[in-house]
Amino acid sequence: MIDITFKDGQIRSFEAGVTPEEVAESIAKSLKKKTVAAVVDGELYDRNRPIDKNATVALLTQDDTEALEVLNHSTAHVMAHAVKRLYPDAKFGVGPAIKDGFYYDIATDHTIHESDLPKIEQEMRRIIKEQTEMVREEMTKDEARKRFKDDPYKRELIDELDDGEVVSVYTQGEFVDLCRGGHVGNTRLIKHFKLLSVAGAYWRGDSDRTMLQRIYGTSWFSEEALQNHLALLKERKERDHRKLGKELKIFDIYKEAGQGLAFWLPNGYTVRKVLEDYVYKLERKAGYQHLSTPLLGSKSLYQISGHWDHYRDDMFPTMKQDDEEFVLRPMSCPHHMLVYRSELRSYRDLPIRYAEIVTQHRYEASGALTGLERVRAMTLTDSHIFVRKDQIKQEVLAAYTLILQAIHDLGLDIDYVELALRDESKEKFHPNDELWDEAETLMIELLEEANIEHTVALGEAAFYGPKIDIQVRTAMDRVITMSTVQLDFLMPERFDLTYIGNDGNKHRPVVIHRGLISTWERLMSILLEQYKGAFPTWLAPLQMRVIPVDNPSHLDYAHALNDRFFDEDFRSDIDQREEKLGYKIRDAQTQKIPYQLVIGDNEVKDQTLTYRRYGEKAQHTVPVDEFVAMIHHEIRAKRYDQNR
Ligand code: TSB
Ligand code: ZN
Repeated sequence: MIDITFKDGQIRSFEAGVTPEEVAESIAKSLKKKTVAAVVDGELYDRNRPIDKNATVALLTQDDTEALEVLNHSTAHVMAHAVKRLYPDAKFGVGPAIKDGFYYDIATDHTIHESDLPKIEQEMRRIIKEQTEMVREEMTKDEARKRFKDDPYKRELIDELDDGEVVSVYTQGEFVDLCRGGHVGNTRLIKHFKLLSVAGAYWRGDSDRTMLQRIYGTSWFSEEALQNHLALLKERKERDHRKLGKELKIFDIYKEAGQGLAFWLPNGYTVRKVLEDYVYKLERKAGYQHLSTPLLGSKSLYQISGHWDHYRDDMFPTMKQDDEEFVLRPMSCPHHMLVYRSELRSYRDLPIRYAEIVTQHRYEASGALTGLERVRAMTLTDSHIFVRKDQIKQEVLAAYTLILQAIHDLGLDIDYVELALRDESKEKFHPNDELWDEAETLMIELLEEANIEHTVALGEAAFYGPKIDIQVRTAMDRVITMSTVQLDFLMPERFDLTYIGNDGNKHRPVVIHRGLISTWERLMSILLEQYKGAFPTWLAPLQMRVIPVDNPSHLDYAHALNDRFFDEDFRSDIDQREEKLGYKIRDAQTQKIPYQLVIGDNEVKDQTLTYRRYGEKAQHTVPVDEFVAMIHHEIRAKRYDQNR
């Protein structure tokens, strides 16, 4: 007999070898049904794995988040089993549970298409019907090597285990898998699942190694939960900026031009131009001066700044010409340091806030490139603020406040604020401990003093100093950095920057690096997803479209309106195609134009217009001046309607 201690401290005796399933049944039949696995002395146990010693046991039921992982992991095994039956040459890489789902990496000569997924699902259903036990076995590394002699990927994983380690192997019917475990015990417990997509994935994420085929799927405890999740995925797909960006002619990426290099199409360029004007005005008002500096920098400039030592992996290789070597700049800080240094500065001149809309290039890994969200050529709303030490806190906070305002104006929400500090990895960060301590202490203090709630991320600092990163969550449920304020004691040192203090002596300024609303690329990806492509009027590429009911008789008036809008600085056009009215209205809606203006006899006679807002059914007929005033007001207020 063994003693089992429960979460509430109760102890009960069982036969040695009792399983979590049996423990649950001894408490209540209903609990047996709901039990998925158990945590036994801190270790995840399958539903049917015997417990043979005294232990503390917490049953995992369908309500626990860990249970969903177990279910998805087990579903991954069943999928691999089905794939093996359909494509007997298949070899397997890894197949873990992920958030709300699972995947398995597969090597087979058969190219798996999405159209194969129903067939694989069908085979999975067959395996589930067979009610196969998923049985755990433990063995030595040597035994495992033998068992997986024909599976090169599994063998590689086995080879990497510590020598003394016990290897666990799971068998269900004729299918065997190397696996740490945590399973539902029998295939019949898998009921509500769907295979979602196929993608390529390098073995071990290494682009020098074989490309495997990855099938993604999702598995749930009820049909309702599955359907809800599928609806969410559908909604996300519709919001995906890559899809919207193409449909709405915002941007495109062409393989022929190179990976991670985005082209801004006419509509995207217009939005970008509006944003640029907005940032320019916002920054001017906040005391920034604007610069424009070159795309290239000499290698030696980046040696001075420290980028060459600490940031080279993220840079494109150097270009040699005559006696000079250049790099495509990954950042503009060194350029701004030179501008600062070009004049004698006094303590009264500070702070000096240089802002630039900076185009820069970074060598991002090809696997990390995601539409506009992570690119290789990008244009950042950048600034470098030169301050005295006594001005650091107030200027960091002022930069932070300006960021909050911009994020608010754009109708976006912050997910959280993260303070990024350095860690022990030596080559990533400049080595001067004293400067690090001073900068990090200041950042921690000022966040506390200003009561800014934040998380801390060790090892995520810039090479030159700590950062405050402002994180947003995308519609695809990824958290990315939108804005950033960074404290840098290093570059002023390396560029020997000075100012004359009121004591008449030379002093060292400090630099604050600030990214206002990220790069145009990343910002556009976020805006597209946030608004589902239906931009608020102040940002919309086209704000209104004039649609004459009948071409010859209403066209003059349509043109007069369009000209008026042009003079008002609105972005407007006329749809004068020989198409049905209904078709033209639908087309304007597909393009998500905020206002559709229909012009017929009455409007011409009364000198009015009839408008309909995107996403609304109601039509309103108003005098032209009233409409113009309304649009001006809406643009000035940067009004947006989240429900659109
Ligand atoms: C703020 N030198 C500082 C600058 O002065 C700097 O470059 N900081 S950064 O490295 O953190 O980048 C600034 C911002 O650019 C990030 O916060 C992020 O929003 C955006 N960004 C970074 N890499 C990419 C990329 N590959 N694609 C799109 N945007 C990016
Ligand atoms: Zn910088």
